[in-house]
Amino acid sequence: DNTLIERHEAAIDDATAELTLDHWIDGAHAEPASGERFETVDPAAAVPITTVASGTAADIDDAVEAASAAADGEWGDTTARERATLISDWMDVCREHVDELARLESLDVGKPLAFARDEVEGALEFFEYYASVAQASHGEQIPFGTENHVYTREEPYGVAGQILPWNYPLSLAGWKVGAALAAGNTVVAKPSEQAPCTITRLAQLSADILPDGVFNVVNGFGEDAGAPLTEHSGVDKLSFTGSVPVGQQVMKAAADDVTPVTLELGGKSPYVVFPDADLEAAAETAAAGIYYNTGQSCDACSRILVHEDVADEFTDLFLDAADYWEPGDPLVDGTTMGPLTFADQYEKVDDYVEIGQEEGATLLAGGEPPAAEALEEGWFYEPTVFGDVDNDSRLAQEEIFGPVQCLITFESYEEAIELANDVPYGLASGVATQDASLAHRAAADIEAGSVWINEYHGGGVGIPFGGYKQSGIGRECARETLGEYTQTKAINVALDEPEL
Ligand code: TXE
Repeated sequence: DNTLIERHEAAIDDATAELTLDHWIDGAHAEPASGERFETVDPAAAVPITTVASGTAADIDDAVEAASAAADGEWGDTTARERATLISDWMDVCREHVDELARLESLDVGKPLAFARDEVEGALEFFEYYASVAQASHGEQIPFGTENHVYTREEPYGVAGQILPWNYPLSLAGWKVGAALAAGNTVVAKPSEQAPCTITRLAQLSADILPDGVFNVVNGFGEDAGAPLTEHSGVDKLSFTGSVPVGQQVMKAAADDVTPVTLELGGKSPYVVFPDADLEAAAETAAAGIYYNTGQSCDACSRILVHEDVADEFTDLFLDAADYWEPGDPLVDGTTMGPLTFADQYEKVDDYVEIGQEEGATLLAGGEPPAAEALEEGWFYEPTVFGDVDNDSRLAQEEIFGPVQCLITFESYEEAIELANDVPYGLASGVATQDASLAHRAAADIEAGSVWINEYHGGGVGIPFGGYKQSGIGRECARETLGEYTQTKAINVALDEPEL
């Protein structure tokens, strides 16, 4: 049965008929200096989509030069109002391309088309959000006696270098590029080599709207294109979302010029189910919390901590809820779970399933690719559930980034909090209870940047998002994010005695 392959090949032909994935530098297509290109692959069908410019330090130099010139030029003198008008015009154009962007995102990373569409629309909302909030963001006047006039200016850094991952490509462009531009910076973005399509298109759609050099995209691999961006002395601010080891390298490279960094580095987020919770609702919420995007979410709830009195009942309900998340063709309506985004991710997930079994956890569901013949070419994986997981095991401590849930039991409130916090990460968390007091107490005690009560994936426009501990530095998605892209200058004017 090769219907899926045929469907995807037809969709790829259609989507790539007029698609050229070069770099986008100084308001124009730019060929890679190396002349090299790489293939981006559709993970559902395991067929190439198209070739992409493979960037190196020479391309990064060109892009940073263009971005610096734009920051020093008219863009540097724009008001937040003027930038908001340009961003809004750009988003109007993008809105005419939502179908195209959603389809490209789905083909490139394997998201079910309907989810890809929601995410594309969400990304555009982030641009508009930052553009509007930036208009209400400014310095302040500080009362400092009658002899001085003291005020602050919030000034953009200049050139922001942004390295993006592949799990939410366009969404994260909304979070990062939107904030940097609205605050008055120019941007050089390096998309993931696994997800170049939509961000490059986003840049192409800015042609004739944004001044040249304001938003640049250099495609390519981490070592070849990402590292030179982090090391470039012309970059004034860095932002990265990805793995902890690469985040650490980004931070080290940034240290050379003392460049400020925003880092978002994933997690091992707990979902704490107290015995009084609405267990059915909690099971559905926790299933969506891990299986949405095939578990490839930095804030996925990948550890369920459930009170021992309700553990059996909850486990049954969770296994039922997991059934809703069924691997299928992302291009077919109603599909809830696409493939993993690339072969290494598939191998990583499959390895952890083996590790979990070796460690003595009980495999309750999944643990293998789906049987359906139509799915055999792609990197699909069944929603997987492990019971009897020890919080000290690798299964519970390490980010798997796939559709693998761990069930861990606790006996007391204190133990629940201790387990919740006993990981190196601290990005997100969930709490299921009907007891408001307990919920707020847990919200205070859990070490994580987000606590979602009786829901999961509770982020959105205006809600700060970011990590405690090794999950990162800085907050995205909110008003304060603009502060990550500006620096404060304090001005103190000595007032003369009037001579009149
Ligand atoms: O990440 P990388 P990968 C986690 C997740 C996943 C694992 C590996 O657990 O399984 O990381 O994924 C660029 N200098 N997350 O290999 O390598 C790279 O090109 C500069 C969590 O994709 O960190 C890409 O653009 N840049 C996560 C970006 O970094 C470099 C999202 C991320 O890739 C570089 C993604 C270098 N030396 C993965 N090396 C989250 N927080 O949501 C690579 N890159």
